[in-house]
Parts: sequence; C-alpha cells; structure tokens
Amino acid sequence: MRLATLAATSLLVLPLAACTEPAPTPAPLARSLASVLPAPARVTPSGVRFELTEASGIAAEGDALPVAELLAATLRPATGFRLPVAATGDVALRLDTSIAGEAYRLDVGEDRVDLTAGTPAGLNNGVQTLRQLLPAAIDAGTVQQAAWIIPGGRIDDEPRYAYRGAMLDLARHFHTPDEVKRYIDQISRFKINYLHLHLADDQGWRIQIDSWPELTAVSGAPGTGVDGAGGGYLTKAAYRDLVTYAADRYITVIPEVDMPGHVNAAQVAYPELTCDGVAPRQRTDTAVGYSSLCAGKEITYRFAEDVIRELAAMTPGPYLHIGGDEARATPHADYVTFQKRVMPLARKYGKIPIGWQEIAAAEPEGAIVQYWNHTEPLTTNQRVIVSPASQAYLDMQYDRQTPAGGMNWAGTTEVDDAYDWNPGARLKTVPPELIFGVEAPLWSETLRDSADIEFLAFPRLVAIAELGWSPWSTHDWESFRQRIGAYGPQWTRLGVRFYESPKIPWGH
Ligand code: TNX
Repeated sequence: MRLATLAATSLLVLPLAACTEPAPTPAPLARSLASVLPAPARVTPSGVRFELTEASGIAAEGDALPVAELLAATLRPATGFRLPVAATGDVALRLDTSIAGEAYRLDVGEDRVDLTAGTPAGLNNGVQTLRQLLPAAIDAGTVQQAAWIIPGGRIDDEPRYAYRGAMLDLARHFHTPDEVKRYIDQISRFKINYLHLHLADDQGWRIQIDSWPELTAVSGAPGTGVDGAGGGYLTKAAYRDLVTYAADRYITVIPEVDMPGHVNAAQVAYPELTCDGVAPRQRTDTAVGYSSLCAGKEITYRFAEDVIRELAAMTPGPYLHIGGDEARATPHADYVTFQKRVMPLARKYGKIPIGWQEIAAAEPEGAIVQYWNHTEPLTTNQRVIVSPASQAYLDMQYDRQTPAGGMNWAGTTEVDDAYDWNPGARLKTVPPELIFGVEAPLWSETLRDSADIEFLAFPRLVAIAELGWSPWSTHDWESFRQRIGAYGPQWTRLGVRFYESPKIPWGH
C-alpha cells in the first residue's frame, strides 16, 4: 500500500516530457523501520513518511552541534541539499538529560524528525540509524535523483552492552592510517564504540616509543610482518590523529602491546629483553607461543613501564590492553609475577588494564578480562569482554572453500555461526552482570589490504555488533539475514568488499 503511494508520488513530480519517453528508473523506495542494523530495542512504525527536501535544515545547539554537522556532512553529497545547521530546522537533534548514556529516541513524523539523546554519543547512535532509514543512494559521493523518504514512526533504542568492540591487528601486517580510517568509517555505522589496536607481536612493532627507539626502527621497518610483507608503524602523531578520527565518530581507541609473550619483535630490537641476552632471529612466520620477556630481569619492568607510560600519555581513552595471551614460553610462576607487577603500571598511569583471559590466573583486581579461547573455561570475578575465537574471530574462514584469506584453527565460521550465540549466556562460570560487552577481533596474518579486511569483517562484524547492541529479545537469525541482505547494495555502492554468503538473500 505504502509502496504504491510512493510510486504514484514519484510519477507526479516527473517533468511532462517524461510521459512520451521510456519510463525512467523508479526512484529507490524508502527503507522500513524494521531494516535497521543492529536491531533497535523498540520500533513503532506509524505509516506516515517524512521527506528530506531542498528546504530541509538541521536544528541543533550546544553539544549537539558536532553531531548535527556530522549528519549534514553525510547527507549533503548525495542529496545535493544545503542542509544548514542552525537553531531551527525540520530535522532536530536535541540533548535531554532524562535519557541515559548511549540511548536515543527517534521520532519521524510527516513534517519533522526529532532525534533526542542524553549525550552526543547517543545522538550519534540515532544518526547512524537515520542513515540506514534513507534510501541506499544516500551513500553516493555525488548528487543522486531520489526521493529522500524516511519511514515514519518511533524508535526507542539503547545498547545491551556498554562495550562493543572491533580489533585490528597491525603487527602481523601493518595497515596504514588510511586503511584503519576506512575500517573506522564502516564499523561506526553499526554502533561499534571501541577500536582495539593490536600494535606489537612477534613479527612487528607498530607504535613509536621514544624511550626505546629501536622498536620501530628495527621491527617496524620494511620486511617485517608475516612473510615480510607488512612493514610500517604509527608515529605518535599518526596514532594521535587516528585516535581523534575515531573519537570524532564516537569510537574510543584501546592500544595493545602484548606481554610477556608475543615479544619476538621487541627482542630482535633489544636483545637484552631476552633471558640470555642473545638476539633472536627476526620472524615472519605465523607460529605463536615461543617468545617471552624475562620475569627475573629488572630491565623487563623498565621496558614495560616505559611502554605503558608512553602509550598512556598518547591515549585519552580509559583502557590499555596489555595482552597476556599464549605465553607458553613463560613459566607459570613467572607469568603471575610479571602480571602482578605490570598490571598495576597501567593504573599508575591512569588507565584500566585489559588482558586476554590468561591474566585471570594473576588475580587481576580491577582489570578487564578478554575471553577468547573457546576450548578453555574462564573463571573470574572481574568484568569480561566476550570474544570466543570460534564465533567472534573475524579471521576465521567462512568455509573451507572461501578464497585465500583467513585461518581455521578455531573452525570455520559462517555468518549464522557468528550470529547465533548469546554473549550473556556464553560463559557458564561468569555471571551475566560481569559481561562488559563483546568484541570481534581481526588478526592479520593473512591480510594485506582493505579488501582483505573487509571480506573477512563483513557481514560478520555486523553480527557481533548486533549481539553487543540489541536486546536478546530481538535476536532472530531470519530477520538478521533479511536485513543484511538488504544492506548488501550499500556496501557495493561504497566499494566495500564483503562475503556474499549463500546463507543471505542478497538484495541485488
Ligand atoms: C590466536 S587469540 C592469537 C593470535 C593469533 C590468532 C590467529 C589470541 C589472544 N592470540 O596471536 O593471531 O590466534 O587467529
């Protein structure tokens, strides 16, 4: 019914000459309120519709202004409209402290759109929803002929979890700041609010540390990385620029330097960081679990403190990830000794430490534990980020046939495998109230460029984003696969590579 009305409207506005010429391609039809990814908490369609026009404007003031500017900037290229941001306008963004945290309310009426939230981050969540309610052509970089219809009704939305993360490994293969920004642009559309950057591992060191300059001079040089194909590193200025770019999109960066294992690159640069003082050879293979800092040497703690101090100073966010995984070359007692000294260093420099689940063995009071190894039970009374390798690791192959790229040590993960689990019930030994959120890590042993990143991340990243954002009551694979299928053309338009899973009804 609504579709028919829409089609009639677009005919009415056609120039007269069109009557004698072949029918033009119909204007793209409006989306539905039920198409949003991740699924909103409460949706009430009204049946009316709003049209963004040349005369539209965006109303905002105070702290809502930057979000309004972001919205205007995303809508201008395809619409060609001026969309001034001013005190009045038919699309109004308003801060209202009666709404908590990241929640927002979106009211789409016939004549106006009202987006209300308690914080700029909440408004931005509403803006991401609004973008998805417009026809897919809204993402074009040049002016498109379309009726910019937004379906009417109301959305009351809030996140299930405070932490909805994505991780990118810059160590196994360095990804340039532009590639990381491209990834930020895509993940921010799905209300991901943390980006965890894995900055050092056996094959490379990717962040400038002034007090240990050989780290990047040696282990960030060309020829480092898996197969020697991933050299490069972030200067402090480049890192700060990335942090700002992410923050402008309401994403907080969490830097990780992995210790006491995964340190071969540091030891190639500084042999004194090994127990015997002998430089190991540079590694470009994908083995894990062979390197370790020396818990009995004081220089180990000077190194850890210098790195943590410099990382903390260049990171405005509250968290520092200190790794701690797969330290198979570190005797257990040494591991505990090391972590008990190093975790408090994050605190000393004002940060909350996060560590992979192995740190649970070191009584990490006040730290956050990241669950990854689906074959090991986790017992902890600390907050937990859930990222089981068998469901949340974006670097697992979709199936054995998927083209080069990805690993399969944790099995293969089709889109429905990534979607069909409950982060609130995944860990039998951790009470649901300790679940801080979910994360989708992407390790880069097999990645080379943005196309590789995107092929493994999409659509699975969206499955993890929905597990983190949407209430469990909305969880529904059938609905998810339809919504993802309808989103496909948007990725195609943006030039974002994605896996065309046979399980998804692609809308193109
Ligand atoms: C395990 S999971 C690792 C990484 C690898 C990844 C490859 C975890 C905390 N460590 O070192 O890159 O598998 O999938």
